[in-house]
Amino acid sequence: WGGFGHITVAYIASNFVSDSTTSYLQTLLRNDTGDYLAGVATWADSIRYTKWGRFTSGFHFIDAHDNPPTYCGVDYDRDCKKEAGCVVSALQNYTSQLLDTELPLWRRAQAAKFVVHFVGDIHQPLHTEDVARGGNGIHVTFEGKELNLHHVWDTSIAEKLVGGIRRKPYPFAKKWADELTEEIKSGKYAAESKSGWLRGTNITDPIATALGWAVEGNALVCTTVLPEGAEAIEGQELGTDYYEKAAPVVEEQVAKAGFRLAAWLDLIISSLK
Ligand code: DCM
Ligand code: DCM
Ligand code: DCM
Ligand code: ZN
Ligand code: ZN
Repeated sequence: WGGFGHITVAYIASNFVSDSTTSYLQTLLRNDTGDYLAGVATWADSIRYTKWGRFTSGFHFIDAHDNPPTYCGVDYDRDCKKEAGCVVSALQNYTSQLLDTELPLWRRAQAAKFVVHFVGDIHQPLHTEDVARGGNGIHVTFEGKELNLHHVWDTSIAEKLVGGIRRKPYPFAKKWADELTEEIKSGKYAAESKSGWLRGTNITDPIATALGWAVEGNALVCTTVLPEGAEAIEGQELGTDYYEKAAPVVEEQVAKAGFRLAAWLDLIISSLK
């Protein structure tokens, strides 16, 4: 996701974490405001092109070598690069660093920031797809602007949905997060979030947990991102029909990511003592 998506995911998570998780992470991140997660949500993107942060640039996605829209699927052994890693292995690694109380606090703070970011990214469908480098090589127009499909899913759809996010990302993200929090608690996501969103979440198996999230997002590449394949949209305007199917998917993936991030952080922090 772009910054706005990540900040929204973080605000949703802060609405669901337990009080003890909140105070633990506020101390670790040295921020005792309500923005303690939102304020670190985009940090991983800010370091990925720096010299020291280069090794993390492959941690934001997993390039599933499937064949949308004919078949979708993520296979950890096939798709997670052995040297560079992927978002699934990164989530396992930084989860275990956050759990490791022998590590210096600055390392664990850094690990927390990576976890907050990567639980967001793994829910962006094109972050679990190899085709054209996650859609970066698919050229489209959206509201007349020349963009690549990855950017449309990272940023443009949410921006159209919410509006105004460029000027004031934090307050707009907070407002969207609070709306999605209500939908999760008692609105359109109430039933499914309670029955299904945390199925398969297992702190003793971060790879399986993250892979489950990846498989679910990747399936949306076949149904919603590339329902007729890449050739059908290359060079084309993504019109109203496309947007009206995509926007609810973006919204639900952001909501799920925030809800699952809260559960994941609770599992980590509650197992420390
Ligand atoms: N931090 C970090 N790397 C940076 C900047 C900050 O690991 N380049 C950590 C240090 C703190 C937390 O992030 O644990 C917040 O730092 P600050 O408020 O100093 O930015
Ligand atoms: N990306 C991806 N899959 C890839 C390559 C990149 O999901 N195989 C993502 C990472 C960024 C965006 O696409 O969100 C742009 O990446 P870059 O700046 O590395 O081209
Ligand atoms: N590749 C990709 N996206 C990346 C990096 C590489 O699609 N971000 C492609 C280039 C290779 C293939 O994946 O054709 C295998 O890459 P690797 O050798 O890194 O596993
Ligand atoms: Zn992206
Ligand atoms: Zn990212």
